[in-house]
Amino acid sequence: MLNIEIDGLKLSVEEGISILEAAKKANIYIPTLCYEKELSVYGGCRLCVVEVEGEELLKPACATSVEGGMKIKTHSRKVRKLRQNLFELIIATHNIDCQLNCLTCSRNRSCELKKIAEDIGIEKVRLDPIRGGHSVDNSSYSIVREPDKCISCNRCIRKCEEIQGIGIFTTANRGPDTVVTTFKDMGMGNVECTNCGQCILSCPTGALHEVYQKEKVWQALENENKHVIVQTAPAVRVAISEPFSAKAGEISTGQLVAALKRLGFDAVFDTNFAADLTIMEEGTELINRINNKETLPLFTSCSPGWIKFIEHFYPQYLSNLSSAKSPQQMFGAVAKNYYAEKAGIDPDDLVVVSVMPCTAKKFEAKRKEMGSDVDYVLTTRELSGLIKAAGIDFLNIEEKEYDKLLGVSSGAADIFGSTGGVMEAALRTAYELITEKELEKIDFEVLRGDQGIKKASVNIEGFELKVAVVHGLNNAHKIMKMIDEGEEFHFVEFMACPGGCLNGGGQPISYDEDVVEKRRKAIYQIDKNKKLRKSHENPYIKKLYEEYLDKPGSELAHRLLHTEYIK
Ligand code: HC0
Repeated sequence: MLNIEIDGLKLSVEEGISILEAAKKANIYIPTLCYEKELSVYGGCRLCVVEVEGEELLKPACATSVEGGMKIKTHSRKVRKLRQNLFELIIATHNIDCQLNCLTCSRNRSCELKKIAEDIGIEKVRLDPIRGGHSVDNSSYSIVREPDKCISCNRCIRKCEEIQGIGIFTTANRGPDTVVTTFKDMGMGNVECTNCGQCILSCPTGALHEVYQKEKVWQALENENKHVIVQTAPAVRVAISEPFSAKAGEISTGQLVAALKRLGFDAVFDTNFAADLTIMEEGTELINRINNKETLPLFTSCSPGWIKFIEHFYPQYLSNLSSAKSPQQMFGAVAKNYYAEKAGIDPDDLVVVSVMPCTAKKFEAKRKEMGSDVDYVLTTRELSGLIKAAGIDFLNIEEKEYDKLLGVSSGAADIFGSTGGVMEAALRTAYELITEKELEKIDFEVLRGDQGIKKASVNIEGFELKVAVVHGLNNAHKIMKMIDEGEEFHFVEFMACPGGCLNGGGQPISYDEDVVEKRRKAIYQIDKNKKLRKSHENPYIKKLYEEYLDKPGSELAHRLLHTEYIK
C-alpha cells in the first residue's frame, strides 16, 4: 500500500492504481469524459487534470499512477482554469448549435457534457464553433449516429473493440477535423455492426442513439381501427423506473403494466410468456439433437446481436444455431395467429409493439426471416419518454397485472434477462422432461454472475450434459476459439451484451457503476418470489399447445416459431 494525500486527505491506497481511481475510492469527484472503468485508458479529454506537488505540469488523473508520498490537488485555481479552457475547446468542436438544439437532443436529461459544465462552473463559451456539417448516419435499423454531436472521447471505439471484439468505429481526419466514423464512412447499417447498442451506453452526448419508433407507436395508439397490443421483455421491469429517479434495482412490473394500460394499449402481454414457449421449443430441439446425434453444440438464438455476430464472423457455425425464434418473435407469431383468432381480430388490424432493453431487437423485427409479426420495437428509454409525455406518475401509479392469455410466465422466463438465465431455465425444464422426475434444486448458481464464460456439467440420468454461458461478444470470440480447438459442449448460451439484456443497449443510461448488478439481483428476486418457476409448468403454455400448436416441435410450431439463418 502507498500513502498519499488528496486535497489534504491522508489515504492509504493500492500500488498501481491511477490517481483517478484513488480519488474515486475516497469519494472525491474528478470530472472526465473519456474515462470508463471497463475500457483502456485513453487520456484524450484531459478534463481530469490534477496538480501534483513538485510537478510543473498538470497530470491527467486517469493516466497517472499513484506514487508514495504524492500530494495531489484536484481543484486548485490552476486546475479549475485549465479544465474550463479544455471544456470550451471540446464544446467548440461539438455540434455548432448544441446550445440551441439542446432541448431536442436525445440526451438532454442525461448529457455528460451538461453535467460537467455545471460541475466545473462553465458560465460562457468564448470560442466560435469550428466544426459541423457532417451528415447524420441513418443507415441502420437500430442505431443513429450524429457526428456533429461527437466529442471524440473515443469511448464507442474502445467499447466496440475491447468489450465486443468487433471494432466498427475508427477516426478520420486530423486536428479539429477529427471525426469518429465507420470504415470508409459506409454507415453503421453497412458494416459489421451487430446493433447491440453498447456504444450508445458509452456515448456521453447524443451522438449515438436508437432509431426512434415512438411516433409510430403514438399513431397506432390513436388509430381507432387498430387493435394495439404490447409485450415487455424480461429486463425492462427492473430498469424502467430509473428514468423516474428511482434507485437502480427496483422491481416495477405492476407499474409498468399499469402505465402501458394508461397509454391506451388494448392488451398488455409479457415477452416472458414467449420465453417459456422458447424453452419448450429449444429444449425439445436440444433433446432431439442429442438423441439423433445431430449438429452440436446447440447455440441459443434469442440475442439478435449474437446472431448478427455469428453471421459476420463464424458463418460456418450457423447450423449450430437453434432454429427457435427469439421470444420477441415467437410472441409476435403467436399474437398474429393464435391471439388474433381467439380475439376475433383480423391480423391486418393487429399492431404488435415490443418494449425491449435492446437496440438489436429493432433490427431483428425487420429481418426477412421474421415476416412482419412485430410491428414496432421501443427501447426501455423510449417507453420512459412515452410515459413522461402522457403525464403518468410512474412511481405512484396503482399496479396492474398482465392480461392473462399471453401474459402469464414462470420465474424461469424472468431470469432470461440476465446472462445465464436462458440456460438455467432450459435446464430446469430439460431435466424434468428427460427424467420425468422433479428437479429438487432448481437454482443453478454456477451459471449466475458476471464471469465472461461460465461452464458447467449437469448429470441427467447418467448423461453428462456439458453447457456454457457466454456474454459480451469478445467472450464469444474466445469460446468460438475453444470450440474450434475441440472443447466439447452440448449447449451454449450466448448474449451479445455484457451482463445480458439487463445491460442492453436500450436500457436507461446510468451513472451508477453497479447498476447491472442491482438489476440482476432484482431479476433473480422476481424468480424467487414466484410459485411458478419452470417453463413447462406454465398453464397458459400448456393451453397453447392443447388448443393450437399440438406439441413442441410440431409441424405448426415449426412453421410459426422456428426459422433458419443462412449467410
Ligand atoms: Fe432479452 Fe429475450 S431475454 S433477448 O435478453 O431470449 O432484448 O430482456 O426480451 O426475445 O425473453 C432482450 C431481455 C428479451 C427475447 C426474452 C430472449
